[in-house]
Amino acid sequence: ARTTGHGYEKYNNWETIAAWTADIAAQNPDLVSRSVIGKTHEGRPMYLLKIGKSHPNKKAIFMDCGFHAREWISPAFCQWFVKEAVETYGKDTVMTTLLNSLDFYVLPVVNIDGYVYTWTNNRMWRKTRSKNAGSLCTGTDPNRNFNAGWCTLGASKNPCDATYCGSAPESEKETKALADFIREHLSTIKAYLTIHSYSQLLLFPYSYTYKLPSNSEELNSIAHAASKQLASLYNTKYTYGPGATTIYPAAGGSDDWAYDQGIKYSFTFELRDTGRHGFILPESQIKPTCEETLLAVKYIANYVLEH
Ligand code: ING
Ligand code: ZN
Repeated sequence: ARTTGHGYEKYNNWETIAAWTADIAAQNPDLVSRSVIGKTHEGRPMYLLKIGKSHPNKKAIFMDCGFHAREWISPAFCQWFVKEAVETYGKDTVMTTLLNSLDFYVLPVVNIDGYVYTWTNNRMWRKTRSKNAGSLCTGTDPNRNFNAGWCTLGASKNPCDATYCGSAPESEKETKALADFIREHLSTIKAYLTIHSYSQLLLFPYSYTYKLPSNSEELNSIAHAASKQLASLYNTKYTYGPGATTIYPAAGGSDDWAYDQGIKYSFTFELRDTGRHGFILPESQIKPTCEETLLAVKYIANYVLEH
């Protein structure tokens, strides 16, 4: 049973987030619907929220949170985004236009088993919670598990490492479910956004190679403008650029995979902070972090809508 209620300015446990997905959909039936895209290794349903006014032939934006278990600000942002969407539709002109013309698919927690583990056993856990054959170590890094230069660079073949790439691309039930959903909706999904923490970065492909994507100049100008929007609220400084040179080379990431599937607007956010609190970002920073990030996400969504 839930012992504490849901809140947007606190970190919610999985049970509370799961109940919230049902509530927000039930309370906003004309704007929000919930589906299940798969089950995690430990059997938890992966809830996906679709937000938007129903119209035929809409473009869509896919956004996920909670790839890495310990990055708690990330699921908090997905929840905040959905709240803002339902609360400001019909009031904020930009949000109204976005939801009339686009659908947002929001996956509030990708790595649910890992997230639960950070609440119950180890706050600094990163990976999934799947078993590795022939090893006593648990879990795969979901952001090294996609079929984009898989396990060639910045990833480990050792199941005991934090960046273990898994036994094969999409070996994890969670990454397979996400990839299957995107493949099934490729004709509508025009942008892919994945929310991590921390470092205050806005990254675009590639991370698995030093090559630049064909539209890298466009991605760079979008990232520049989105970072400027983000900074306009609290002066939070973001660095932006291709993953390989801006953070580190790393193969198997979801943004590179989505890009190579043909989703030409693909970004990884690394939210606050730059290391003072790191993954343990205080709850007092949830609201400002989410407010500023929302400005960047709205900028990107509006750009995608107009292009
Ligand atoms: N950072 C990302 C990671 O998975 C990243 C950086 C982005 C790598 C895109 C590959 C592709 O390591 C965090 N904080 O998880
Ligand atoms: Zn991460």
